[in-house]
Amino acid sequence: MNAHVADGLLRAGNANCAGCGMTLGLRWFGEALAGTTPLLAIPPCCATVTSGLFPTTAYHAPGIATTFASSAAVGSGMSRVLRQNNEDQPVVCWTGDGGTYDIGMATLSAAAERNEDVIYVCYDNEIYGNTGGQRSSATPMGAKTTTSARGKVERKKDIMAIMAAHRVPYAASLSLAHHDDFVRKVKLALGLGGFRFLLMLSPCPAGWKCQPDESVALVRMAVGCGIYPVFEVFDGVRYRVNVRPDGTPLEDYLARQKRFKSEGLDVDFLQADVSARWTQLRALEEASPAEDEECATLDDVQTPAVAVSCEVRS
Ligand SMILES: Cc1ncc(C[n+]2csc(CCOP(=O)(O)OP(=O)(O)O)c2C)c(N)n1
Ligand code: SF4
Ligand SMILES: [Mg+2]
Repeated sequence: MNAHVADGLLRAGNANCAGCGMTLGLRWFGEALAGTTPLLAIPPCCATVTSGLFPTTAYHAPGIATTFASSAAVGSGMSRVLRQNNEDQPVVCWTGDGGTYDIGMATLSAAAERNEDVIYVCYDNEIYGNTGGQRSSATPMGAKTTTSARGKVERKKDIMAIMAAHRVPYAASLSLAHHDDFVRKVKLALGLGGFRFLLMLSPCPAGWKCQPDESVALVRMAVGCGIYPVFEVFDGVRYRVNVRPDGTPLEDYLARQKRFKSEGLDVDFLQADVSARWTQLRALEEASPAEDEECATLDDVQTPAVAVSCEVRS
């Protein structure tokens, strides 16, 4: 198959649940990539199931189904072969949080460190959705999953900080409630070389126990209350916040999802964590070099002094 994705990266007839954030994400992603012929590397996750049964596929682009841990390594190989043949087709790793935060972390880190010419997208539904909704290290504290029946005890891993620490050319979080910002960032990533990391909070009605028609509203609330910061990081040092919290109460976001009706939910603790993250983000943004300034080394940027709560839950 060698079709452009002008008609969308994802075609009708896919196997996603109603209201799946990934469906909308693939549509917007395809919109931003229109005119290109991307090659996909997809590990085991809902996005593999999406394609349907061989020999048919719902993707309007060719791709490789990789093993769980290896999508970034496979994407690296695809990209290197293409570049050796002077082909500039974008290579896109389209992965879940399990394949990113957890099981794919080693190959992700290695590909980022080598600055492979790959666009890596993590659609983060905050669980292992495809296998029944187990907790991942992306699951927020307090959320019930099939393996954290009383609510997850640990904090969500900060993947954006991890990717920024790799000093990749571009890392950004995408919001399914902010179309223009989403498309702008994907286009920007497309125009850059090297390793580009995109994170997308992806509502999963099946696992979040929410209504399928509330997915976009939930992302808007997640952005509004600050639990999902929408920002971009250039070269690991220049931070730019794209959408600021609008005062939406965190409780309102949590109340719309039955996964947060748990004994383990401590809203005050969660709120403190969200506030601390924002203090840190604002400081990083303030300490960022100006746009026209070279950001050569991390040492050039003073680590901001930030008062962050380090409370440990027993
Ligand atoms: C090494 C390995 N361990 C476990 C599995 C089983 N498995 C397939 S998909 C999946 C969950 C994927 O979760 P995530 O990456 O978050 O994607 P989602 O299903 O949520 O879309 C698991 C555990 C596997 N295929 N390979
Ligand atoms: S289980 Fe969740 S992530 Fe998977 S297709 Fe359904 S809604 Fe989407
Ligand atoms: Mg997942």
